[in-house]
This record gives sequence, C-alpha cells and structure tokens, in this order.
Amino acid sequence: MSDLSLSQKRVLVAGAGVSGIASARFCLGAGSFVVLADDRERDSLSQPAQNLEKEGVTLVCGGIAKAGTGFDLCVLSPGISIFDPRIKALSEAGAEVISEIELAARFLKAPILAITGTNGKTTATELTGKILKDAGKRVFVGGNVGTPLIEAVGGDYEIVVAEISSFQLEGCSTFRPKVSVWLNLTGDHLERHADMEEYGGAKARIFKNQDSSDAAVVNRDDPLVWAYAQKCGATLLPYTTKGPLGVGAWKEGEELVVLMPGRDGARLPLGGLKLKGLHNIENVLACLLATAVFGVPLQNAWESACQFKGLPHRVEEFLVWRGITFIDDSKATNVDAVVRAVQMGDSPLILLMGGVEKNSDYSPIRAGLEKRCKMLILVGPNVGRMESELRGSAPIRLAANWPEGVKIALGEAKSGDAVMLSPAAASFDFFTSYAHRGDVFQKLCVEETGRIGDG
Ligand code: UMA
Repeated sequence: MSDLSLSQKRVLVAGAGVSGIASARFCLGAGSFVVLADDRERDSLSQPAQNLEKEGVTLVCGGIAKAGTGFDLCVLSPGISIFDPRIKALSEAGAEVISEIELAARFLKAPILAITGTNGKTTATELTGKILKDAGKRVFVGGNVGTPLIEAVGGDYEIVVAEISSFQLEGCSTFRPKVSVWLNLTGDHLERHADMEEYGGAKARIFKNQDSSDAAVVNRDDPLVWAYAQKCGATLLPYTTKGPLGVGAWKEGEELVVLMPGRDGARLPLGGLKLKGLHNIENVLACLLATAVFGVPLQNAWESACQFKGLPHRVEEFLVWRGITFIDDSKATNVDAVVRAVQMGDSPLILLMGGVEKNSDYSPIRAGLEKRCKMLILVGPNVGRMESELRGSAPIRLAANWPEGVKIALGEAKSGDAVMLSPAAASFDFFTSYAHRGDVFQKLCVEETGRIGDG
C-alpha cells in the first residue's frame, strides 16, 4: 500500500502515545477505518487516547496482538520496534508497516529538514527552527522533539524541521528530506537495537532516498557518520572543528568559517556565542550549513545563533550557592552526553548519575572523572554496572534515591566546585521523563540549599 489514498483503508495504529494519537486522528480524517492498539489497559491510557473512541476509532487495549492482523497499513509508534514479532506478523499478513514519520512525509508538501544523531539533535532542531523563523520563513518544528510530525500535514509551512530518532527511521521507506543533518553516532539505545550496526543502519536511512539535488550536512569529525556519508547520494556539506575544508563549515582559531558551494564565504567571530562546549560549536556549524541551503544569509543565521541560550536540562546552570555551581544535565541519558558534559568545565566536580541502564559501556566516562571528579554519587537501584565499570576513577558513594543523593552532594561540595546531574541513563525508574527528573533535581537543590541557608 504505497499509494497516497487512505480512504476506506484498514489501518492499525500501534501504540497510543502522542505519536499514535496524532496518527490515528490523521488517518480517521483521511477516511480510514482506524484501530488504535496498545499493550496498556484502557484506564492507564491518556484521556485524548480514550476520547478517540467517540470520534470513530476502535480502541484495543491490553495487548496489540488482540487487534488481529487484517490490515492494509500499520502505523508504528517509535516506542515499538519494527522487529517486534507481533509487528512482523502484521506485515507477513499483508500490511505495510511504516512509522509516523514515513506517513507524514508521504503527505507533506513542504520540504523537510531532518536532523538525527545520538546527541545534540534537539538543540540543533530548535536552533535551526529559530534561525529559519528569524529569517521570516513559515516553519514547523517537530518530530522526536515532541510534536508529532504528522501534525504538520495540511499546515501552511514553507519548511518542516524534524528531529528524527533511529526508532522513527526504522519504519521509513520513501522518506526523503531536502536536507538531512547527521550530527554524530555513539552507543545508545542498545537495549532496543541489537548492536551498533543496527543502530547506525537505522540512522543511515535518513540518506536512503536523497539524490544530488538534496543536501546532507555531516560531521566530518565523526568517523562512523563520515563512513556512512560516503554511501550517500546527496550533495555533502561537511563540517569540522579541526581546521579548514574545501567546502562546508569549520572552526579556525576563534572564528567559524562557512563556505557554501558557489557562494561567498563568511567568517564569524565565536565570541558572541552563548552556547558552550565544542559539541555545541559542532551543532552550530551544522545549523549554519542546513539553513544556508534554504537561502538564509550567514550573518543573519549567526545573529540568531548568538541569541540562542540553549535548552533546559542540557548542561543548564540553574543555581550558584556559596560559590558552588549547580548544573542540570538530565537530558544526558547516554554515555557520550556525559563525557561531553564532564569535558565542559575544569572545576572540581561532584557528579550524580543513575537511572534505567541501557546496556551501555561506561568506560569512556572514566578519563573525564579521573581529571576533575572529587565524588561520583550513583543514585537508585539500577547502578550496579556503573559502579563496577567506574570504580577507581573517582570516590564513589551510593544513594537510594535523589533526595539522598542531593544531600550527599551538598555535604561534600565546597566553594568553587560544581554539582552536576548527568545521569547516563533513562529516567523511568522514578520519573516520567528526563525533564521531570531535571525539574525534581533542581527543586531538591533549591530547597535543600534554602534550608541550610547562605551563612
Ligand atoms: N507501547 C506498547 N507496546 C510497546 C511499546 C509501547 O503498547 O511495546 C505503547 C505504550 O503503552 C504507550 C505508547 O506505546 O501508550 C507510547 O508510544 P511511544 O513510546 O512511541 O511514545 P510517544 O508518546 O508516542 O512519543 C514518541 C517518542 N517516544 C519514543 O521514541 C520512545 C517521543 O520521543 C516523541 O517526542 C513523540 O513520539 C513525538 O514524535 C521521546 C523519546 O524518548 C522524547 N525519544 C527517544 C530519545 O530521544 O532518546 C528516541
């Protein structure tokens, strides 16, 4: 079923989260018979999911398999793997299985600027959206960043900027962004993807249908991304922080240089940038190239980039108390993100880690800890592997929960130190999301320091 008509089609939407709800509503509007299925029981589904029943969607709860297999199309939520045996059974029975991103891409009229990578993709997506909006373009910003991409269909947009995860790319077949951006590739989500090859292969689908009339913005400094880029049919726009390239964007001393093919280049003084860290310079280089493809003058893009303060819960300094700086990096749900956050400063560090482990190799964090970490506090019940793999790189204390972790940190911290949450794990042990974890951490720090006082 690859024609565009959804009318009278039997559609199963698997997963009733934000992606599934938006997909079900879209397919219903397009005239399909829609079944929305979820493994959870009805009572634990959100009200918007339950309300869809009144609009004509059939809700199947307590097991996706209960929906049966007689469908023309299955729209998969990102949280469900395309390799799930129940999903395989659907395709064996004749259904075409696609992700919500693929569904949206089939109906979107505006060109797509798609951003993927293990880390930095939300920052790059938001910054790209800001640069384009500041330049007066009508822009939709969505995808993995939060608003389902399908909600862009039918809107009056000139450009659709989409953060795309490996989960979403798995279910893409005809998806073809005008501009793809691949920031980096390091170990993550290995609880879901069988190995790095499968994870990288899913991400590489961002290039699959691009040709030379499209552009691919790629990190020249990431050997895995660069290797995948060699098989990409799009016009490559590389960037690097390690010196000049013939074309693309790079850091040269205290300046960024951007040279688009066939156009005048620009030299941009780094001083004005509020975003900190080499990884953010990489993100900015990618955004400058991606937005230049859509004709945004480099000086204008640079002004927007300099105004951008970054996002909550990404190495966010939220409190200074008695000379101690408190940093919320709750978004660092994987090892590479923690490595980058630790590299960003040189003051003595008290680091709090912990959460739901993702079968990660923690050893890359060791070098940074050896350099500046005066105490590593591991929080929660799932930190066994972290403890054994990081032992010896810094003194370790264990905390049963986050209030206890914060108390231990405050007992240890002195003026000039930094206290940072950078967990290297998912948040679903105690929290609903990384943002929830970050909010709770900030509240605990503010309350506890307030209780102790400034004296
Ligand atoms: N479900 C099942 N069976 C399963 C798995 C899930 O029935 O085996 C059901 C759950 O019971 C739940 C629903 O599926 O009711 C949840 O679907 P989902 O996990 O796909 O989540 P959504 O709420 O639809 O949000 C998804 C993305 N979630 C994931 O990729 C896990 C959101 O990214 C995204 O913002 C949203 O679509 C809109 O595009 C979140 C994320 O954590 C932020 N992404 C990962 C990351 O950034 O690391 C990839």
